[in-house]
Amino acid sequence: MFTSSQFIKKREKPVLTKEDIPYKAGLIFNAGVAKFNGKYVMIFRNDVPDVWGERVFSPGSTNLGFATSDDGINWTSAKAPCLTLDDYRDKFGINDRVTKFYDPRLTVIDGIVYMCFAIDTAHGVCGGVATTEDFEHFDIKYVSVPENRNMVIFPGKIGGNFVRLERPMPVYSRGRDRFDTWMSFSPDLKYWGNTKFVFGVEDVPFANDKVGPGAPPILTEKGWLTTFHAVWRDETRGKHGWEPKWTKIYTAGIMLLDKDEPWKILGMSKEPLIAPELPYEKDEGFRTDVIFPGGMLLDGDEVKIYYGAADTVEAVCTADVNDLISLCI
Ligand code: BMA
Repeated sequence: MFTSSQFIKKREKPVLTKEDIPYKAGLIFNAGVAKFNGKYVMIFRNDVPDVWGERVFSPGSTNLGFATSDDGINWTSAKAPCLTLDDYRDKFGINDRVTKFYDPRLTVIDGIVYMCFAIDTAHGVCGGVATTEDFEHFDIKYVSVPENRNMVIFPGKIGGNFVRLERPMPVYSRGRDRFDTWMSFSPDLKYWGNTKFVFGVEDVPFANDKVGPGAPPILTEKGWLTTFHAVWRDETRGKHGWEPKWTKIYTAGIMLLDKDEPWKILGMSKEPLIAPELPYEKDEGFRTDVIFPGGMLLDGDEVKIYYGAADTVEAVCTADVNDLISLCI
């Protein structure tokens, strides 16, 4: 139904799967990626199965794993998860009522790694920010009110403030899933405000359900270049993947934001940048037809975009930065 931009080069295989993980692992996906101290670093989501069966998967618990790479393609996993819920449950500031944490996104500013994450709690879904300098100790700085998630922090402050894109989930006032992308600012990661609307589902021709931030942006000569996820819901879709019913198609879009006033969109491609096409994106896995970008790095003119595929494996594709800008303006 959707196809990727001609400028996107995909790889035959994902870059990280459960086979690469030396501990109990299930679905390896939705990773945050950054460059840190001369290496590529990744924190990935690991949904550990509590029931394995013939194409049946019931995600039991989730932990976050750490991997490193010299080239951004060949990754080595650490020997144990870097963050488990049991170690951090009481650190989120809402007693112990966190049931899951997931979908990390990494941003490095001045030698500190900022990790946005989502938590499911007995009181709703929240977004949060933690910092780390060694990928072993994480300091939880902030947890939002529900319902909000998919936060990403820009890799540079603007006017002395941290900047984040986010996707609140306003069901009550809108009556159904129809989630848009917003932006907030903070002097200290704790107090977020000056919130601005950035774009809505109706602004994206290939979305009819929700649009949210993808990977943290990269700064180019023309402005902040950034991915977003776009969801197309098709109720006529039946069983897809191992889930009994999965009606959504996730693609990645691309847009360019103003360097100084990043809530202003300078341009956005009207077609998907990355769409599910390969077997590991379309046919194989827990869910199918899911592209969920969480990492974007610039190496010279080459952009690497990391994305969870089918909620099952982590993949990467590449493109020339100038081609991506040309898609937006
Ligand atoms: C979103 C999140 C992601 C997931 C995606 C597709 O709502 O839960 O973690 O990758 O759905 O299933």
